[in-house]
Amino acid sequence: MNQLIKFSKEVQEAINHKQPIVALESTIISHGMPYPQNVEMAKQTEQIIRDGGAVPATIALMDGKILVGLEEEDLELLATAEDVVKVSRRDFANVLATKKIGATTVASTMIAANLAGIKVFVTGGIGGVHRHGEDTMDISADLEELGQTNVTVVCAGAKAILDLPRTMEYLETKGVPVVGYQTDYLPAFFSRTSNVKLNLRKDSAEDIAEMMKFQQMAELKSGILVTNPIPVEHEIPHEEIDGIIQQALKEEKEAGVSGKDSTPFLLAKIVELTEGRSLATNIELVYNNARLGAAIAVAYNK
Ligand code: PSU
Ligand code: MN
Repeated sequence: MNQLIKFSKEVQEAINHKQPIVALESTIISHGMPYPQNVEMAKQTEQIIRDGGAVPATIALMDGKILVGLEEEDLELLATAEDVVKVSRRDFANVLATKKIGATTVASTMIAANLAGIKVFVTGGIGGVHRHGEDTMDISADLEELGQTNVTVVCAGAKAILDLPRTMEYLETKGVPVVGYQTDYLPAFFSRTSNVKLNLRKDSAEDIAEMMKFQQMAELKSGILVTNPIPVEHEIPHEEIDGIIQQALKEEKEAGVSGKDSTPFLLAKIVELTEGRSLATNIELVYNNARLGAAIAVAYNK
């Protein structure tokens, strides 16, 4: 196994016993949610994966190593430390070399999961083509990674802070299958649906696992994106959230925020503008994705 990787005891046991494993990212903990809700969310997500018959492997960079599976104190540090670096592909080697604490995005969690041999990864939402991306060229490295790393990523679609049609075009160009789980339309994170029609729908975890096997056998290299709508009782309808997103985008522009700070700024602003309601929704959709991710990992392992 790669000498850069440090497995937690639980994950090492799972590898030894050939149990299904589900990777989890850590930017959502360090830069996506406030403390202490971030720690609670991370712990509860791990527990949901265990209850679903798989083993959770939250990923982060520390002391020049890729941690695959976090001990309690690692998690607390990631959730509270001021100097945690948001690590995408670009930042990966430098954060290891300088032994900084790094929280992994979708892109870098995919890189780590792939190195560790983990096939399924659960997150909240992916990065994408930002609105006005045709001018700013702000396109998340998550999309490139999906195009070149064969890990199945379970998410609730993408936030409407992004340009969803352009995000889908980009994924199509990169050859990434986007699966609607029990839906024909791309979920829009807080809302169950957008008006973007998908061309691929799967209604069971087994059917997704079956497709993963062929993605592997055909050596397609690219990932699979599974999009899972938030349960109806937790959704914020888009009529309600759209105005708030507009406001957040306006404030971002006024504050002159760009680059890697853009997504965390917008997430925090939306939490503020919804007085915490978006945070509760965000947490629920991660739990929902954890349930599906565990089921896919169990089915794939059979
Ligand atoms: N979208 C969310 N919540 C998040 C993120 C995106 O709704 O926490 C995080 C993920 O870690 C994702 C990253 O990989 O932001 C994308 O950042 P960027 O757009 O800078 O690539
Ligand atoms: Mn960006």
